[in-house]
Amino acid sequence: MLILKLGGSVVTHKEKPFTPHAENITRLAAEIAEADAQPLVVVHGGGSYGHPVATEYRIAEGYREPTQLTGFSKTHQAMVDLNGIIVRRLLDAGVPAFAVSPSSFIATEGGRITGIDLHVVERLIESGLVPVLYGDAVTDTSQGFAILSGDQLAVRLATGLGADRVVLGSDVDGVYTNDPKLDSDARLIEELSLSSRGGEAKIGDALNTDVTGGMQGKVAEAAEAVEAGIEVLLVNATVDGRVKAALRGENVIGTVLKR
Ligand code: IP8
Repeated sequence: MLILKLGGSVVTHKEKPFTPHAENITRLAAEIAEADAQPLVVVHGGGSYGHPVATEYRIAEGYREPTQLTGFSKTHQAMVDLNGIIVRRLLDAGVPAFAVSPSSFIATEGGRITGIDLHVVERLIESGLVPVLYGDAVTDTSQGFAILSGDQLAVRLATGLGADRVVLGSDVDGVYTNDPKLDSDARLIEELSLSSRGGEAKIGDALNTDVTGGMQGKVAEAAEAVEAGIEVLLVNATVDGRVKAALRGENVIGTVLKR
């Protein structure tokens, strides 16, 4: 079983609020169809849909005042809208995609998923469908509500469903020796041992308004899956063919995370 996370910087134009990256979404839908890797679960990030709204209403900080309630709903609704676009493109490409709303069955405690009942997701997978979930605004037992990142969700789905591999697609090739957006001499690390993290790798924060943590957060989240023996591969999903190759288990430019 494979879990594919498509970052918000891949599926949206991050600098333009509420703008899907139609070209990337269409291409990736075709790559997913051509890879024909089943069972598969797709998770996508928020990009210029979820994040600007979550930031405006300070949703990640939890409930503070009543005006945040509409913001909580608007954040979720923005993600529903983006999910609708992605699911429709997948269906157009012939992938039996099925939208699953994380906030309707997942709550967090202090921003972390505690219990999660994957029964329905498992049933969908067994039926041959490709569940498509997303980072979402969720209820939280200690702070009222929280933002659940697509990365945390993808990793939790991987451990809970017993996945073989997680492919995390972003707009960079993988983990670099320095932030490639700031340093043109930065070198890609093809294999990153999590135990030596902080040594060679200086993982830059993503240069954007994400409320959930950029590349640093991605690697930290992935550690749970790596510890569970699941292969985690970071690839650049904005480059033609990389996601398809990663889904097929072929050699591809990227970073493999190791224990
Ligand atoms: O973009 C968070 O998911 P991410 C989505 O994967 C929202 O961090 C609702 C901001």
